[in-house]
Amino acid sequence: MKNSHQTELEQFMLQLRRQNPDEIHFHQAVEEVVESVLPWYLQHDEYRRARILERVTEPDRIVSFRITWETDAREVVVNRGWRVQFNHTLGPYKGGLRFHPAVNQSVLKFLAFEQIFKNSLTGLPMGGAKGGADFDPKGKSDREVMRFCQALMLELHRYIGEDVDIPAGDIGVGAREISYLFAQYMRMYNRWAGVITGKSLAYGGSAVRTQATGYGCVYFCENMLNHIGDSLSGKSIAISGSGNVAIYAAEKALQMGAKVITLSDSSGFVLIPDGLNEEQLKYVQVLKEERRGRISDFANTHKAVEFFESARPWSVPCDIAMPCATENELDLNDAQSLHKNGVFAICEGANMPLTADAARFFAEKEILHAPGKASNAGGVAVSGLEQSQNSLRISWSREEVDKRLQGIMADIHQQCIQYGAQQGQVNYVAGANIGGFKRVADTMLAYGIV
Ligand code: NDP
Ligand code: 2IT
Repeated sequence: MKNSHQTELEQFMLQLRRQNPDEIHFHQAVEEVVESVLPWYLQHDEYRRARILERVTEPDRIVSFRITWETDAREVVVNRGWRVQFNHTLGPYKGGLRFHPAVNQSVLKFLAFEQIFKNSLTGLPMGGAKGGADFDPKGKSDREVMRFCQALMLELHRYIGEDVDIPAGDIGVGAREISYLFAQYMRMYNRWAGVITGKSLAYGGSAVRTQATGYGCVYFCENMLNHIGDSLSGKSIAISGSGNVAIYAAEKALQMGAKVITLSDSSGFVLIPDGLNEEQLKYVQVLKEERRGRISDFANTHKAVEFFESARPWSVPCDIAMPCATENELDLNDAQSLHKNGVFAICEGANMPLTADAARFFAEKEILHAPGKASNAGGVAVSGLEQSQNSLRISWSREEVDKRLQGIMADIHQQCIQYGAQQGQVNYVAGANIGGFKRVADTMLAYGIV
């Protein structure tokens, strides 16, 4: 027989699916949060009477706009851009911009929804938002990317501001794109404003922002292992992706004495049986960040590295899996294979990289599982610190920012323990969801009916 929580969850999800048809990513993200918070939510009638769950799952607003730009060959191209301003209870809207052909409203709604609770966990004053466009930067020249970013900002500028909504990077949006976007905003307003984070150090960026998501993920993982009397030293880690998050997760993992045995991109993965070394990491960094090349090139140029086309790294035996590429990149088959091969911890660098059944499988097997909204919060946390530095017109040293990042990750870990401790174990998914949700819900109650 179903218990009352399951019935409530099913009824809530039925209504949400009806109101948001076809938005499968959004459904998945909401279901995970609601499943975690319901037992606690139902004990607090004041939340239910204020319809907190109904309110927090409905975005404040979504804007979508046309972006028209010209290729180097003078062809006219039309893309679609969005900004989902989901919830600004805790502070100005904050969240990245993603450029990828698979971007659509469902993807951006799931990302903006997750961002509300992630930002809450950091303890900094930031609401949740996300945006982007169905633009594919692959194969585009710098000038094409520049014209696209300028055209996008011609629309986006109406909705952002340093005390309103502060975008940053995500998939396909790195230092190059942030510079083009920022310069266009400055040109339009004739004033410098900390309206975007992830800026370069030369014009108001923060030390460690580039590294923050990857470093933060590894710091979180170390906290999780320390809590069971273990550490990262000597552990083998399978990392997916080879973008911003993956590269700096790999760098920090190496520094902490772990062995990174895989990296990947959308065309396949590389196996490094002896573990990535510093020289190889530098090669991959230049390959991906400067040459914008493919991960297969790393195997082609290094004898000890093997490339597996169109495959994901989850069949490789490892102690820890760190998915750092994209959503739903690790499914039930992958989870079973990781389990069979002895994995004991999953630490998410990406947002929602596990399918719902993979996450459920790990929970049943009591495998440590840090959800992205906790373990990848280091990026947005340092974005928050970038905003503080911009407001104060000062720059903190690398050491200062790194120390604050470590402190924030340790604090998020503590919140997961506080809200996720269950029969001697820590359910990090439940802990992160309840901890992140509570601060938002309590503040919404304090605000009254808005
Ligand atoms: P990048 O664009 O720097 O790198 C993305 C990496 O993931 C690339 O290796 C890319 O391969 C791979 N990838 C992207 N889409 C797919 C796909 N559909 N299938 C397989 N591989 C794919 O992005 P980031 O490193 O910044 O972001 C990675 C993840 O981390 C995302 O989930 C993002 O939302 C999340 N995140 C990012 C933060 C940040 O500060 N940047 C903060 C918190 C979370 P290819 O080059 O072949 O496309
Ligand atoms: O998913 C994320 O947390 C990000 N892409 C970073 C957002 C930010 O505002 O730094």
